[in-house]
Amino acid sequence: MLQEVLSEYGFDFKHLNIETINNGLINKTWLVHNGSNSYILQKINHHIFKDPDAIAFNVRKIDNYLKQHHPNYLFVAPVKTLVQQEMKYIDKDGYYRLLPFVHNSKTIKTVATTEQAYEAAKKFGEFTMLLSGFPAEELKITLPDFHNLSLRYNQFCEALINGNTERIPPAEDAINFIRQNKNIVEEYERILKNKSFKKRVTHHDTKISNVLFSAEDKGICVIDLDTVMPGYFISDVGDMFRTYLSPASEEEKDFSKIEIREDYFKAIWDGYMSEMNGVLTDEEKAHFIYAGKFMIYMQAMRFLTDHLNNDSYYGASYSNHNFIRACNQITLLKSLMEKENDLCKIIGLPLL
Ligand code: GN1
Ligand code: MG
Repeated sequence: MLQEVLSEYGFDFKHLNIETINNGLINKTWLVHNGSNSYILQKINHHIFKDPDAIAFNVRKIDNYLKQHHPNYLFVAPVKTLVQQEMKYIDKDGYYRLLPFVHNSKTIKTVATTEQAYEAAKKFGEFTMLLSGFPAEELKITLPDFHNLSLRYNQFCEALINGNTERIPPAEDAINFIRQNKNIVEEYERILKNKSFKKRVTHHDTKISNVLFSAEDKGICVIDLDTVMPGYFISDVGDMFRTYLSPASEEEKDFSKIEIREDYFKAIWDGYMSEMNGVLTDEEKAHFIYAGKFMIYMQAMRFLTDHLNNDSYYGASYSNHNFIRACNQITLLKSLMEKENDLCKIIGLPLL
């Protein structure tokens, strides 16, 4: 299959060196070396991204805008096929796209220093800031209701009724925790009605491996633009909290390793605000810490829902995998809530 795809770009398969990269739960990725040039090949999971053309449309629009308004910004647009297509569709298989590999760049799997957290937050902030003059509503919705917390809550309630009922009793504590913290959904519903919250060009997947770094750990640019859509800043800041604050990832089974590192929190604030301070409204800024609660709660709920639905979305590589992931995220959320007061003081915000 890869041979068929890569021939569309005029590559001679015999001369290619292909490595598989595993960096996400949804799409498949390869690193392709063709002599001195390297590329990233991605297969879009079209069961989830049902309209891959919407992704290509958004990337093209943003690319054009940035070329015109911020020509020095490094934006990684896809390489076109020999017949000038941005993606290659292989019948009964799916959509592939090829991106140039940015020279002298590296990706990081887990945040190891506060500088890395600062740089990543700055890069995601810069992306939204540079596009603050771009009409976000012109972008297509590549994943409908992706961060719609009310809908995620309803899906959770539905899984309790129509899911695997045998999985409910052992998950009772987690289920109760989600129910007891429904105020996080209610706050989200207030945000929807709040005119001070702006729909901005939002990345929606701000994990550290979506930033390219230089050898000196300076942020170069953001990548993986499938979920770039109009959204609220809490999605981007919240997912940084979720994935940078704890030294242990969502896959960690030993929950004693989960903690909220205050210096990393400060680094996210400093990095993001170095770009977004003049863009965000006061009301948005006041929700900075809420962003973390919003995203961690949503992810805990999505993993738990998937567990109740027999792992149909995320899959599972061991028994109870999504249940463990959900409990991991609940532990993280509890630690964040315990520290909320201290975190407010660090950035000089009143408790919401
Ligand atoms: C999925 O595939 P990946 O890892 O980039 C998911 C995110 C979750 C993440 C949790 C389209 O992202 O929302 O936060 O897993 N993306 C989609 O690891 O569902
Ligand atoms: Mg992604």
